[in-house]
Amino acid sequence: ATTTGSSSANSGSWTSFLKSIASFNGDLSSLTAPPFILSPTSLVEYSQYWAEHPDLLVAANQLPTPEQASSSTAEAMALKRAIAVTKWFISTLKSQYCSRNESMGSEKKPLNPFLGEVFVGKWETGGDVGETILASEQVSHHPPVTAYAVANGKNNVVLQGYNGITSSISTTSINIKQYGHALLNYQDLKETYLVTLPPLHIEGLITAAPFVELEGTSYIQASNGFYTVIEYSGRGWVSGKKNTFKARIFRDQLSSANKENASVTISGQWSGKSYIGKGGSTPHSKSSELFYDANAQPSEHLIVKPIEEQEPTESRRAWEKVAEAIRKSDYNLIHEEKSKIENEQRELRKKERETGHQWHTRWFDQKDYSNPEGKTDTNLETPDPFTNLTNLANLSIHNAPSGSLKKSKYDHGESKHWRFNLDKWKQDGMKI
Ligand code: CLR
Repeated sequence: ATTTGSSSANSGSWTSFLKSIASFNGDLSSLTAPPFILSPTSLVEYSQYWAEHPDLLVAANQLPTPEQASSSTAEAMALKRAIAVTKWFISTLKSQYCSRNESMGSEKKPLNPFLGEVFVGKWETGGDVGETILASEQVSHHPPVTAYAVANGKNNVVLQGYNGITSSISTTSINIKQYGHALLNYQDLKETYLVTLPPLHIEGLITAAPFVELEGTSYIQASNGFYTVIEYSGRGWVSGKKNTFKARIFRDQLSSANKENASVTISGQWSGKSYIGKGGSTPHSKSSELFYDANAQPSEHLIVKPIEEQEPTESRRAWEKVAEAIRKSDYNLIHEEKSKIENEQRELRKKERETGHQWHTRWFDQKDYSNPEGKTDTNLETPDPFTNLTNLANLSIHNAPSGSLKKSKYDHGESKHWRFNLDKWKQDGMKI
């Protein structure tokens, strides 16, 4: 049932939940939430939101290439691809941040994935798009980190990335910083895009109807130089609509110093309509070209094997009983079934400690960019795409909040990032 806490039966438990939030230590997964706010879905599934519009994901590949375009239009074509990638990114936001509200009536607390939990599926889109696959894996439990790859074989497009969060509490909201990034590679175009993840906060806590609002800035840096800056805002005290953004695409990061330098500006709601216009000034709905209408493009849900055919570590199979208990709002059963999984995991970790065989991630490897694979100077002619793109965008290479700039207060510490290992995926008998 799509209950929110406004009913009197729930208000008591919601009040005690709010109290527990007020004194919480930063680890959201440790919060004991009332059953009506629990989602039967594990966070490892959230990777699917990156590709609920497979046509937009591959769109840049279907525009003319620089070779096909005459030299005078190569730059115009590169801008068109940067616009196409920006449109795809904007199209992911409604799925990422509104889908629980749509399917369950409010934002919910997802199941906290166990180490090695996986989620796989595919989208079977017709025409020039073809099949797109998803590989999602929980690569860390403390702190929770999910890594994923989305690949389209027909268009030779691979999106890969990972994400984790930190959270803090303020008087009316939970504030979330995302860690990680995504890399979108178009093999035929020999072009890669680095995508950073925006900060967000959870509102609606007082009324027991939580929802996500995005804030701050995120970036898309193209290897062809084009640089998209996306600024987010929500409904303010006085004015403003919810889920608002403004995206400016610049020839390069340097020219972004002056907003007037923008090649195009896109403005509107990422959960609704947005408009595009040339240059740096804000386009308006009446006079400008429609850029994207999130409600006119139904999301394409991925296809997942029936539970009976899934492996024991596949998310929906592993959590089946917990999910059932959540759907029944049976608090004791939820606790009982969750404890089984947690105890099993504790046993596994204990055995690993005893035998000295540590856990190996399945499809992803962690790369250390402070010394990438012990690379020597001779490799500098072919810099790693991530190093290259962070340099172009002036972004930190460290494990800083996503979108942190070089020389910012967060620009220090380790530089370890999760990368998809296609060979491991294929060795597992999987295809693209
Ligand atoms: C996970 C990565 C996805 C984008 C995304 C969307 C919603 C976020 C989620 C991430 C992380 C977990 C999250 C969730 C919204 C609410 C939930 C922050 C970043 C927290 C843990 C729930 C707290 C409980 C409330 C409902 C009170 O690509």
